[in-house]
Amino acid sequence: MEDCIFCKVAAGEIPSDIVYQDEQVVAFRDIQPQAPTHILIIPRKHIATLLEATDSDVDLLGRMQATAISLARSEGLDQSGFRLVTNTLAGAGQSVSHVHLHLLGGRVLGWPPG
Ligand code: DGP
Repeated sequence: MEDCIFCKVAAGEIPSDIVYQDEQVVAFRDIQPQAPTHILIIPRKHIATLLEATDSDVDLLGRMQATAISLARSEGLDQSGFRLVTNTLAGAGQSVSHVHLHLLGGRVLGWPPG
């Protein structure tokens, strides 16, 4: 996707603090962290929102989740806890139209979210 900032991050065209990448997913630190650990996990494939994901993306979505859990462990969050969030559409706070999983942790996270 030409104008997608996260496609550009995945392609290395926008500098970012990448903490993990493979053929399918890229994980990098959020530019506006909301917690001591705030990592975004994205698919290399451009999917605008979860509503555009299809059955053929089930493995990819699972890979994103598995990556987030692995990173939660390496960030030392497996005792204190962490949260995985995918905002979907502007009304839920989605500001970048490329599916991403937020991995948040390192502080007490309130519930319900704002
Ligand atoms: P959301 O609001 O759920 O769509 O989350 C988008 C997040 O992406 C937001 O927390 C800020 C972050 N972000 C936006 N642009 C960039 C960027 O160029 N680099 C990085 N690392 N993060 C970005």
